[in-house]
Amino acid sequence: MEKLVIIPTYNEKENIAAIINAVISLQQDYHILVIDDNSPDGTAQIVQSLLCIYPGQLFLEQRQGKLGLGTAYIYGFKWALNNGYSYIFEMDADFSHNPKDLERLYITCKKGAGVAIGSRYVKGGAVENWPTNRIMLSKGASLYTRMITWMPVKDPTAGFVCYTRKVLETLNFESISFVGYAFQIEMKFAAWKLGFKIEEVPITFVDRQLGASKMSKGIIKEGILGVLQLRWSSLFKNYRKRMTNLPINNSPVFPSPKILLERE
Ligand SMILES: Nc1nc2c(ncn2[C@@H]2O[C@H](COP(=O)(O)OP(=O)(O)OP(=O)(O)O)[C@@H](O)[C@H]2O)c(=O)[nH]1
Ligand SMILES: [Mg+2]
Repeated sequence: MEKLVIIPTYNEKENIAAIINAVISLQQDYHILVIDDNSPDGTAQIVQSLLCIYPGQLFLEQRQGKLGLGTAYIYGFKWALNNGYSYIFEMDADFSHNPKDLERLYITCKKGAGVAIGSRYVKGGAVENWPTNRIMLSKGASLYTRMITWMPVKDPTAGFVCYTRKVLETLNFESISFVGYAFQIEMKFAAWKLGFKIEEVPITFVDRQLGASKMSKGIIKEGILGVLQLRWSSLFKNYRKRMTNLPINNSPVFPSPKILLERE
């Protein structure tokens, strides 16, 4: 139980079988969990038909309706922890993320990163076939996030990520509040604030060829306001405590005389 790729889906009938086959044909022992939100196009039925071809390697969880990307991943993270996986990946179904890049994310975490991000905006990274307005929106969002949060991540909205088990065990999922791009930012921000090492691996992101985007104005709005909210809540002392399941000792190991005085 080493590596699990979580693929959330909503109306991905054109992509889902191909992406599953692409991951499995890597022959690098990746398990796959598809989380489908009752896609009206029958995505789940396609996955169901593949379950008996890849027993013990492909899994499907179905939810009642479109509950959002963020909650799908949280559901998947809990599933991954319960089933004993050590490296847990986020990947889109639409081939924007190349399954061949999974291994570089894995190796980066193996070498000590808590979080490895498939990044478009580090040296060597690229975006292919995106219209200028999408590139501007994505780059603008990254710049905006970095200016407000000071988080040293060049591609904070990236959705191609490997998390180590330790990071997911430490994070308190109940405190993760966002659903769209803001969810991706919030996860990285919380991991960074909790002191985990985050590394970016250059990838080429390719716009989807098949199926429709689920991007919406609401998701953009959540991103803009969400980043401000993240920064604001992190100013308070209890932020780290809220974001973790583990006890956090905020005081230094040897309290300074000033702190001792304040405690008296
Ligand atoms: N389970 C679930 N999956 C979702 C939901 N919204 C999006 N997805 C999936 O999340 C992944 C990313 O969604 P996309 O529509 O590709 O969003 P995007 O990559 O930001 O937008 P594009 O670049 O336009 O493709 C895809 O695999 C979607 O099918 C949702 O509400 N629930
Ligand atoms: Mg996409």
